[in-house]
Amino acid sequence: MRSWSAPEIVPLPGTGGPLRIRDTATGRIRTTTPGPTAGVYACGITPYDAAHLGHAFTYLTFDLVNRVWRDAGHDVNYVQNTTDIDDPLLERAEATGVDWQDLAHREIDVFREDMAALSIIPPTSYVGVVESVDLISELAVRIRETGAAYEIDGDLYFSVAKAPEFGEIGNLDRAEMLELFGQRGGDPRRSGKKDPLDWLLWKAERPGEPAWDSPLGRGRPGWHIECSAIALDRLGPGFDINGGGNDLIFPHHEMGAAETRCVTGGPNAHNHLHVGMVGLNGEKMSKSLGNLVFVSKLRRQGVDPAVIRLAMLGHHYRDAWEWTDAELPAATERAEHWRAAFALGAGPDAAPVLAAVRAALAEDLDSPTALAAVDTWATAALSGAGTDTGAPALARATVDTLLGVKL
Ligand code: 5CA
Ligand code: ZN
Repeated sequence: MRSWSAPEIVPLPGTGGPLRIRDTATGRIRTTTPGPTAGVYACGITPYDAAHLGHAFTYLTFDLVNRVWRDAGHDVNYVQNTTDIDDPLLERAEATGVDWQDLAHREIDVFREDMAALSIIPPTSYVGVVESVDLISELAVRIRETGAAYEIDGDLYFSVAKAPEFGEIGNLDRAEMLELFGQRGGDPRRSGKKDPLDWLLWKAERPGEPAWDSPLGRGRPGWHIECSAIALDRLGPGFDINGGGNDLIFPHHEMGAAETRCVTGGPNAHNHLHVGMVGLNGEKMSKSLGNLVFVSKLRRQGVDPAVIRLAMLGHHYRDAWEWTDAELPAATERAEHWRAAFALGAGPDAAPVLAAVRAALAEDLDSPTALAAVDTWATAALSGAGTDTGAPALARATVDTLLGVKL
């Protein structure tokens, strides 16, 4: 489906170093080793409600990945899905008396506007599940052909017993897996399953629910296989980074990886990146809890999207953090400080700032350290230090291109 408009990227002198990120599976910070084109998949929204700051924080993180790789000279094949058919979407449509497709289209449109306003580089492929039903059912068929799947009343399940590497990403024990599976869309108690952890690949048509024809009969895809099928189709096996928020480590990414391994014999991705949860009032910001700060609402209130972005960049992507009323005033102050420094006729040499921002982002996307480097330069510039007339423009370009903050 249509992506969104791309921010202008200002060229910078030189090139950045290789991106290192913490890989969830190994727990280690590892150097990514993409070829000329780096491949990355980020799990997209389920469009039954507007995007909140937690979603935005996750896509900001993947945007930094994209920018660091580009700065290091790679092209980036960035794939993101949107879960435009799933139980929560159908439930919200039913509860509010709207057509599920209208609801999805409306919220995806708002999401696109939010992402463009936040200067998030659009995915190379932005892919809906509805448009991908054939390729998803094809993957389910391939899994069934390996003998790793079985049927219960027309529903197709993946048999966890056929996945010897299961657990490789989340490294959880069985009790933890069972609990999270039950909490996050799984059906551990469904009778007839060989193992409570077996998961749905294809759901046979239910009365009153949308369904598509497939070699597995009429029905619709399970959740995890939508992402493994779309990623395998657009990125192939063994791409560079797979990820999303850390609420997806288990079961979503564990089960998706098992599906890919079942048909390819190898890992779906070399690295697994997971973003900390943004909270509000002591709880994870979540659509089901309703404790949300919407990006679109802040925009309607006239908040500069560059300030929203700057507020989020003040937090390391792996940390859990709380959105509070102090965030926007602090980010506004920082934006004004930087703007004033960029408007000067001269300042201290900005090449060290470019180097510091590059180094901080390349080392596990350390945006707080990157911001501190710009702060230090701006304070010195505003105190009258430095006579380099090219420095303000270079500092502004650094902030624009690497941090995506347009001031
Ligand atoms: N459609 C699925 C993924 S295939 C889904 O999880 N959709 S979502 O709308 O619930 O979330 C979209 C993305 O935002 C996911 O990567 C999710 O992990 C992330 N996310 C959700 N809530 C938060 C939060 N509070 N903080 C940070 N990231 C979040
Ligand atoms: Zn996903």
